[in-house]
Amino acid sequence: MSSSTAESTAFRSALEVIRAVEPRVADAIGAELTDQRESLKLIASENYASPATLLAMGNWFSDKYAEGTVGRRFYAGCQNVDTVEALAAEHARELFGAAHAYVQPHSGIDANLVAFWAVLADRVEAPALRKAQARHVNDLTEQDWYTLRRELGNQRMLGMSLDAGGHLTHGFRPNISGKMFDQRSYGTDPATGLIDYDRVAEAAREFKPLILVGGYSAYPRKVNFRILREIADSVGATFMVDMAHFAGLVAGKVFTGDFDPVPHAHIVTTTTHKSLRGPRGGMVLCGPELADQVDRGCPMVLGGPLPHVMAAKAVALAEARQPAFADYAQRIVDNAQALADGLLRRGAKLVTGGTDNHLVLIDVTSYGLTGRQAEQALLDSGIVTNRNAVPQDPNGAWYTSGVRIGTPALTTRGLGTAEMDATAELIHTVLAQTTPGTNADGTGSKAKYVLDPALADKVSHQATDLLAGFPLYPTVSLG
Ligand code: DSN
Repeated sequence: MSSSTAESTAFRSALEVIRAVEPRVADAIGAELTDQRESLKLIASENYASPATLLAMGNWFSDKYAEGTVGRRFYAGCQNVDTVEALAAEHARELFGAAHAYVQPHSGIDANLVAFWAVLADRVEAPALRKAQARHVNDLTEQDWYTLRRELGNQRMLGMSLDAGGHLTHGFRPNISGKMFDQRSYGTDPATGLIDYDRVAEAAREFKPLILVGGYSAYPRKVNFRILREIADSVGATFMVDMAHFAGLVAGKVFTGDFDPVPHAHIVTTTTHKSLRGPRGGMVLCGPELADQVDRGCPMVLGGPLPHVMAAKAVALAEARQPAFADYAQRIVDNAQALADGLLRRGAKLVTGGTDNHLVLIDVTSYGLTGRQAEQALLDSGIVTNRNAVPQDPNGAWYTSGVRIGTPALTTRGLGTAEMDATAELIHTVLAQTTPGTNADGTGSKAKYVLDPALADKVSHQATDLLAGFPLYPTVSLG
């Protein structure tokens, strides 16, 4: 059976089995494929995992409890889980050149929590923390938590500010990291939008953080991790990098030397589903000195590992070790730069004036719009993006002034630089033709907008036409 026939058969059979129990779920799964096939997906943090990766998740590994680590489990019968967890960790170590890989985190937030607790346990002398590690986290009393917080001593974290492109989990209030740590941020230079390493060094000298965090979810440039490590060392901080967004560019050796975080950071976290193109999940990489603490992630902050997802991580990481992945990673960046150039040529304003990674941040105030208005107008036109704050954002984190777009997904689909220019034309057309709406009382709205539905429909069709030459999952036909 050819691979394409095998893939179609596998997904069709799976849907048939599901349909026999709950047809609405089978229908929704089929509809999701149709929707993904028809939309111009520019969400910088999304991708399309391979059929092998997707199929590795749909099986009886899902039924297994496997708390503990390879060869040292709290449940019997984990020999096959051991096989896939060890394989995923081995591929991760080889791919990224890391001494240790912990592949159990269920998400990026989980991976960061594992890393934070590992650093706290490694760096802070706290008997209550030892007690917490010896027991299940749910067994801790209020008094235990109080003692723990007091002993941990309001440890400090310095990370990139949210409006400059940092992530919620880098010490911001809506996330537990903002409650665990006394956090301060470094921003970007208001004139260039770039990280000013002298200012980061100054902030580190003043604040003396326990952890300096590098990494971002909306910064369109390379980060010099060698310099950040030097800053961390100068104040005795542990240097942690969250490479969730650009792990695929590290894996594909587009980011090397000073721009590869792995040789420079004490600990690196990532998701596996963004530019790395694996299943939804997280991962932690570190040297031997933090490995024992990292491996305590479950049960310290994680529920039991998801063996079916670890199996899929092993498959996706094996794919990322193939030479074709390096080519893919380079094309992600080529496409992002073509998209940025296309937008700039048409008069759009971009944060930092361009990109050297997988994402582009459009400052939509130059179109007279908020991020929310722009995001919705683009969605009406078949272009899926997400609104995002820009540095010193006048519209705050809800309405925002930016739209973040990224190329990992469309690059997987096979679109190239010519199609990126066509995409830039569609985005510019929609944004240039959208105007802010008004509230019922006549005041200006940050959410409402006016866009001729005929234009939205026309752009939507143009987007579908653009995608027609690049079928998504071409080996999969649901019949
Ligand atoms: N939600 C991811 C993103 O879109 O960047 C990060 O958590």
